[in-house]
Amino acid sequence: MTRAFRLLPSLLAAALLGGAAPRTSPRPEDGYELWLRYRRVAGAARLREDRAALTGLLVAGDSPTLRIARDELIRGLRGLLGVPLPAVDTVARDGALVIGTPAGSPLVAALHLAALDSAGPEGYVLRATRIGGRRAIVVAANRDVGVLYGAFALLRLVATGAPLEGLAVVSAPRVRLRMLDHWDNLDRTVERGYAGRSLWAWDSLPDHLSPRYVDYARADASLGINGVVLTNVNGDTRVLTAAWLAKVAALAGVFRPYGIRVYLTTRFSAPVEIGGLGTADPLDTAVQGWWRRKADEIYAAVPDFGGFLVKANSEGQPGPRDYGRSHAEGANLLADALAPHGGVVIWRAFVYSNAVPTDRVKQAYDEFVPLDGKFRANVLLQVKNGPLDFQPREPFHPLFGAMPKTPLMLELQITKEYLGQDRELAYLGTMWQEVLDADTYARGPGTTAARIVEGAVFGDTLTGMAGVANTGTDRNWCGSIFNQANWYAFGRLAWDPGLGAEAIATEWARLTFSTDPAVVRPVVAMMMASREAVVNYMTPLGLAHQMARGHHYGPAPWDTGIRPDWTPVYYNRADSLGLGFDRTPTGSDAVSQYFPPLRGEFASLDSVPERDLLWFHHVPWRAELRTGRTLWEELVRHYQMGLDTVAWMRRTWDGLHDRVDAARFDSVREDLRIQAAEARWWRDASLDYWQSFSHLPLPAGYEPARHPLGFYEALRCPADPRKPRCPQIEETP
Ligand code: BDP
Repeated sequence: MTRAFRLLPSLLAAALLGGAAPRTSPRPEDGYELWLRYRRVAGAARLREDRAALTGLLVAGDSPTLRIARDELIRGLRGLLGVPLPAVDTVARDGALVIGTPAGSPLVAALHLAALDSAGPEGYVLRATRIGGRRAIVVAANRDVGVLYGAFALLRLVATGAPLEGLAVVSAPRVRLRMLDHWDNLDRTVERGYAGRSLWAWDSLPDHLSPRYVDYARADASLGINGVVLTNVNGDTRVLTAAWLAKVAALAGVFRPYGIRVYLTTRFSAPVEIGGLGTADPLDTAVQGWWRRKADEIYAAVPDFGGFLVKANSEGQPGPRDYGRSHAEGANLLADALAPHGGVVIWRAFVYSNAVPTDRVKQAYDEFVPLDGKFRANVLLQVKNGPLDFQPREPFHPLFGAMPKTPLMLELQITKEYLGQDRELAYLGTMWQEVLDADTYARGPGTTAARIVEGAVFGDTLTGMAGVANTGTDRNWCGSIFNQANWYAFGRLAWDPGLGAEAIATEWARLTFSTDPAVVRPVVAMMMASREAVVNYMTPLGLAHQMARGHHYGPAPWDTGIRPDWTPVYYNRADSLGLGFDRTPTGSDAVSQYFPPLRGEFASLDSVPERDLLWFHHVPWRAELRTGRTLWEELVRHYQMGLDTVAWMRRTWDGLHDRVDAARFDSVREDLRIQAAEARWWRDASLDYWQSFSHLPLPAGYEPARHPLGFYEALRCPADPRKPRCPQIEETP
């Protein structure tokens, strides 16, 4: 063994940890490479001089997945360290990087890695060890896909500057289905998509396979995402016809070696729409037969098809209730058709009535809790993080903990429909950590939503987390560089819900910009403050759904709209007395859906968390809060804090001028400029409107609104509902 290889781990560690980043402005980047940029790490030159340091890559076994892992390591280490990594057959004198599974390779089997027992089917082991007395770094797993995940993990360690000395990692996903839900339509528009068109070029499928499919799959696999719903929850049954299934099969073929299964959405009425039947009643035998045959047809085209995601009897979608059947009967119909093939049904709990019979946030609980225990074993119920609809802040959904016999899958929204979409910077890791850490008290203290989702509380073996994707054909995939962080954070949290928002932000910043602490620290600080800033300038103190109708961009707290529970006034309940929705027992009593002691805590003004105050209470304008300030003063203060944080984010970003490449620097800078103008818009429009009820002056020291209420009410933004912009606001200095 050469001295060089012996020194590899410490050299790597020293090189990666030490050394200041260059101060010259880096070369321009367009964001296409996401967090897989593989730019040279600081100090890599020293390693490069010593070719013996990494002499070869030994791939033990062969499969499409292992070849992808091999290519990724070659590409990644060449970029990060500047060394070629030739294929070798044996661990040479200088050592080697060895990847494989015990089943595929006697070499890996002979290592008897006990840690593999806890790696499970998708986990991996990374180990600095010796093979025949020679140094080796091993990436081992029980299955090839684990090797691929391990290869990405190793690259992440090198790229973020983690020491490899004494490397001993074992990691397994804590959630089984880690999925992206694409709300993509067959005409390539994307519902709530703000990053261009759908990535799936249906017109040219199945004959032409865009190279972008591979880059998409790489990005997903680098995070451990193992399922992709290709189509919008507001479904289109054409996708279940033969011509479209051929296209789906082509995409599935690209994704398969990356460990990704495809799933589809369907309308419950498919047997009528494309099957020529007169009914879609789940108890009708002809309907049952149709679904069984459809499942057989799908599996003939896509043998590892994941299953169906279904939105039924919600927002105009058809469903079992149209036939007087329950959601369980509906879900079980599809579950029975998929079960022989190993498929699952993901049934959405985002269900509320068109008739507005009761507080909208109560309806899913009322609908589904009585059905606990009535679903087949291959059904998961997919529940949004909060009971309303992906707001900047909501309390956690009361279904978590309330259905012990049904696996609940957590649904998050990565595309920031209600949080500034492609334009405004809001890192969602903090929001998701908030819901994962929320204590439901379902089985006493410590019954967090994360433990329920992981299956640890009720012993579910089928578990899942889904994120509504923010990807599209924009060159940077997500509409902005910082929006990439939300895709990243979702994937990392789905692998391990306990990772922590700050750790993930730090990792992402290092991979995306630089390992230089002078970059990482301010970027992470901006990210960690960003979501609370949005909450503060849009919907502080527990307000929700104050966005303009339809496109949900910009403030419209005055909006009355077409149906009450789609409008801001329904949620804010502003009147001459005060503000907020009474969900205590004197109001809608939504608090009763939470376990004690939470229901009491939320119901009392003495104990409700300030952040959820107006979610649960109608509070008089002049009421003194626990902070000693009145509601009015506290409101003004929070809107202003939101604004001030955005101003601080702009200054912080400006300070990175010389440390981030010009292209990415300028695009973020421009977005922050608009965000600052829009934060002011939110503050002024909202305060004008509240003031028309409270008739109170702004407390001393606060700037008055720039315009009277009428100005904001008259604004018609945006012209293009898919990319909202509001020139009148943006141009305000
Ligand atoms: C809402 C969106 C709507 C979706 C719906 C859903 O505004 O476009 O169809 O959620 O999740 O947030 O089904």
